[in-house]
Amino acid sequence: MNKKWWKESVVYQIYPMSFKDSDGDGIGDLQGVISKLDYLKDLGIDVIWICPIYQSPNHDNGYDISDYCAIMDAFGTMKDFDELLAEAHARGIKLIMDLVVNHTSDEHPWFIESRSSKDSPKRDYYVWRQGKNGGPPNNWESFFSGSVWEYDEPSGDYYLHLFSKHQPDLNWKNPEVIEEIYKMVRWWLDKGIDGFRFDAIAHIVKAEGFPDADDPDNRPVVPAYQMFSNLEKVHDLLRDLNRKVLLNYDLMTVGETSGLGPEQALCYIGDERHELNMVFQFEHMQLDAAFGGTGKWELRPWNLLELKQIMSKWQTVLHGKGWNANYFNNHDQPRAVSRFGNDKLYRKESAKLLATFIHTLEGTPFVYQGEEIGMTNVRFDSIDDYRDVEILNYYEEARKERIPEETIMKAIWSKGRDNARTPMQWDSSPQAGFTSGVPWIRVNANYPEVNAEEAVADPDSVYHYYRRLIALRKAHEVIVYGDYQLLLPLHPEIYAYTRSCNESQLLVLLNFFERQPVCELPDSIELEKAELLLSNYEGSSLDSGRDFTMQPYEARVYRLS
Ligand code: TEU
Repeated sequence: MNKKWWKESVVYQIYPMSFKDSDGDGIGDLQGVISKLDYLKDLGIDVIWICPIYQSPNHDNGYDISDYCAIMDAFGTMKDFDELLAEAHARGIKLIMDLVVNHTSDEHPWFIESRSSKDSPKRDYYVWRQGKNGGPPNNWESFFSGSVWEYDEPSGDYYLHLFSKHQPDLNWKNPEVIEEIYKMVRWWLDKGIDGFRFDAIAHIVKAEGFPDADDPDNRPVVPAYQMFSNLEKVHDLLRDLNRKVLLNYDLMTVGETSGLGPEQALCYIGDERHELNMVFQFEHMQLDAAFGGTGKWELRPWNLLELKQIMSKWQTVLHGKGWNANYFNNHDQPRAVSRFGNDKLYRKESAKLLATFIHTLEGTPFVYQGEEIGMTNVRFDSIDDYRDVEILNYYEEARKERIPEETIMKAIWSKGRDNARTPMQWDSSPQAGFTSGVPWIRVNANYPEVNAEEAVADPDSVYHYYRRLIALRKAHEVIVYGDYQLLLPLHPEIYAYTRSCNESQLLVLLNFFERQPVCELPDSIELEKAELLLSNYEGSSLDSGRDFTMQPYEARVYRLS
């Protein structure tokens, strides 16, 4: 058992624009975060991952950086940042930051200079190509709809942007670019931060020669993930970054890598690879997408057997070889309680159920702001209330394709990223206590019932359940390091597994639905001798036989030995 602090930690993700506004401009800020550190300390978390806080024109809420070594004006100053880091450390909380190096903002001085002329010494900092047959260089589709190529009138060339046109991709083939990035990474690490979440790191290398993606239908743009995801050279670059920079520090590193399974993930996180500690995988985030990874907006119902299959595969393939980063929520995903739970009749129960799952798997659990109080999706009637560039681009493209308004809005309500980006609901005062001004995006209308003040005051709340789960992790090593074994693999409603290490064994029983199925445990499990450590229903402890009925969204954690 290879023990590490980052395996034993619970991470809390902050989306600073929506966390807490201290100065009334309607945008969250660093002083706002500082004012809530005690709340986070009480929750019991060990690490904060803060989404980008760098200088940015904010086309993609900070993921378009115009100065890597300055703080976004709306968030505060570098002095505020130093204070945040010191205050977090003083409470024993570590801080990791987003490292966004697949692209910069189109307002970054490097890009301004690169764009200024074909002979600019920084021309090669980005990816410039000539068009083909009067159109862009190839048919690759951007993550945010349309082509990945933007025509630049003055030079007559196109530049590459996998995300929005305001996010030109850096050219990782240029050693000068790499040196600049290393310098910046060292600068932040020397300030004393505790690691990074590597944004879109799977995409920094693109297919040699930028070939068209196969498309029998000859459409102008097609999904082309295989052309710029998880290519072999990414690993060379990460190993080099480790050798020259990261290995000198004691860090938590987690990569954002969509489009891979656990075997391929081991290339990033295998103990002997010296690349990253963990990666965020996306397979379970595609359970409700009709065509898997190639389009999030076409919906389908998810099913539990598939979830079991995916998560069990990640649990077993990585065991002893790598480490999982477990999550259901982040700033790019709809709220899990609305997506995989039931935010109408069983909001609290299902939020607790999902939490039990994420916190009792092998791997480091990630909690996204608001998840700990059971925040839900929103439904704004008008597209004008949405802010996310991905949503707005999708809406525009879909309208052009004459998809009915109703279908588009339904997709946005289910899958849009703004579901996760509405302001944190602190109390029942106007604007949920997030700001004294007008928030940059509307507050979810359910804040009078769903808010942190109410949750902290109610011992039966989702918040207190998270506290208990986090405390349980600290008390039982088996939750961190235990071997995962799936039980009842074909049960369509109950997800059950054990975790074992040394002499200890835990049993986790999760009823993922509203119905009340009978749970029939295998003979090897002796519930009579078991101790119920945690449950989201009172009275669960009364069951002792081999068969019993589970309540809607019931979760139980037992200690078997
Ligand atoms: O997301 C990256 C991202 O969305 C893709 O890498 C992902 O593989 C794909 O969407 C899977 O469906 C990150 C940030 O988390 C996001 O907020 C930013 O908008 C994006 O990068 C650009 O920086």
